[in-house]
Amino acid sequence: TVKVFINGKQYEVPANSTVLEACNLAGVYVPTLCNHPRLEPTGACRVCVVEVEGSRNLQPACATKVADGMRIITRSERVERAVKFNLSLLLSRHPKDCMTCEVNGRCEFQDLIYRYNIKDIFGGEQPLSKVYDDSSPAIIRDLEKCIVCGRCVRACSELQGMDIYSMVDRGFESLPQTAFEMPVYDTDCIACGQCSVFCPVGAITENSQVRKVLEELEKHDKVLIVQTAPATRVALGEEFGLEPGSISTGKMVAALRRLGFDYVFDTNFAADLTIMEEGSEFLERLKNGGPFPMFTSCCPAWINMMEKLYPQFIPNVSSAKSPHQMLGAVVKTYFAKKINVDPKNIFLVSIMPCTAKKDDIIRPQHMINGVPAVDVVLTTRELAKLIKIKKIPFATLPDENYDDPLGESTGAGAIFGVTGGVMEAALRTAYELGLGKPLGKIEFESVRGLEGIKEATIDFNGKKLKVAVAHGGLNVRRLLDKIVAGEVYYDFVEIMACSGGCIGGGGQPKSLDKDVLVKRMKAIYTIDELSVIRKSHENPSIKKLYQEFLEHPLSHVAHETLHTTYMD
Ligand code: HC0
Ligand code: SF4
Repeated sequence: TVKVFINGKQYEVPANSTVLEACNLAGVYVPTLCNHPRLEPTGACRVCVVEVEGSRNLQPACATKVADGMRIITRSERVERAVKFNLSLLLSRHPKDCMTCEVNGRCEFQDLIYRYNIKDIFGGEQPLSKVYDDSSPAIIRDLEKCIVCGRCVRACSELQGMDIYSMVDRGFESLPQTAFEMPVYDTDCIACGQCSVFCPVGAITENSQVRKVLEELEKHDKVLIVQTAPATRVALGEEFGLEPGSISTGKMVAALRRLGFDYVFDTNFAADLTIMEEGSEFLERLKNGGPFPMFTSCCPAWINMMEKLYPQFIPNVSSAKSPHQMLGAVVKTYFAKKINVDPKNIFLVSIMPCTAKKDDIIRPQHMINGVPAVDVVLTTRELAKLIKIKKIPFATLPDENYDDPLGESTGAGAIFGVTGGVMEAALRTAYELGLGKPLGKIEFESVRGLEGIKEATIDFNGKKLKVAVAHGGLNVRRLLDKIVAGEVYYDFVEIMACSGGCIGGGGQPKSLDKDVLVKRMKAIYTIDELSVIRKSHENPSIKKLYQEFLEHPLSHVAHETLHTTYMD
């Protein structure tokens, strides 16, 4: 550690910290905009400037390292003037249409403008750039609102390894642009939405369907059904002031009922169903000799990446649809029949931590007898918005339960929401179904945690299975490139495009908590530990669904309903 003085008070901080980190540790407020604790600092916005004794110029706190004995001033007239000036400059080119902005009330820039009471001293010059890109079903880019912080550029390259944007300097203005300024949907973009979750303003947002869902809820001329993904329940509360990692399953279900949905089902149920199919598919491949590695198929951003950049792996990816598609398919066939309603008159919404699912639902392979399996995907953020618009008092709602028959799930379904979870859930079931004997310890610790690439060797009755788990596009690409080069061999690989898996999805609440993924991950494992049933094949509602409709895993009807194809 080193000693530093912040506003005259002495603190001990780790030697390699930045001035910003030191101030955060000391509890001293420093405004930030381009900085994000999960991205490399650049010092671009100069909103975090401080005085450092011995330097003539103000220094950006995010990009300046502490030194022993350093004297830092965060509160002075000079600092205040500079911060206000920098914010005023940004405001002068920013549109003033906060009322219709997707992130109104959740905008880091708006908060700073309020806090520093910035008036538009430059007289409301016209915003410079007019790039509006709604080519993607997943994200919308409205670059008029861009404050040039570069967080989207860094998220897409540092975390996702996709490099879709670079900062293009056009004299007066810089902008995060795609190559040749192409619409983002025409690039290799995988629709993961990480750029939208890291954008501090409304320049990149999810392609919002809130109005569409409001309209359906108000018309209510169809049977309205909703399903909720594993990772939503450990993050939604953040939008209502709860600590990251708060488990709000029951409140989320209650809120959805109050919004007017007729049935609230659980994607976790369908995660158990996925395991039955995917686990059985893996056992088949073990019998038939491949192809290996088998890749998990549930992450639609990974599927986009695979089809665009690694099409040689098309035969390797499991043919099992993702859980939310499986649930959609079961709702529009089995359940529609059960309640005697034409599937055309069912409107199914998936609440997902993900923007790529918005892209996934329009794949032609996911049509069920001429209707889409899932009608609309709302992100966790959009659900929060809907709850706020409808003035539902989320924090004080009672806990309610999911509806039958597609609401019962196991701990194995729950852990789908975190990196390593699909692998672990699949191993729990494949082991017991394949070997016909119970697992001693059901936790597979070696595939847990937030390390980018995890490997394990699993003893499968004498056969050593090699498995790997990768999350975050950059790690995914590193792993895939090694597999392509023949440097490594695996039997089974789980891929999630976002860091942390779905808990870190591009549709999750924005967070400046650097430990947000750890907190959400712990909550997911808590849900598993508290579950009475922790293996997918022991879910009674799953057994019943096979008895009444699907016959057995990989049956003809299961193939028709629950499996899909890929194309390059
Ligand atoms: Fe996931 Fe899923 S676990 S992708 O991370 O497999 O989005 O949460 O809903 O479908 O179940 C996301 C989360 C899901 C699906 C499930 C899978
Ligand atoms: Fe990059 Fe993902 Fe944004 Fe596409 S959606 S530009 S891949 S971060």
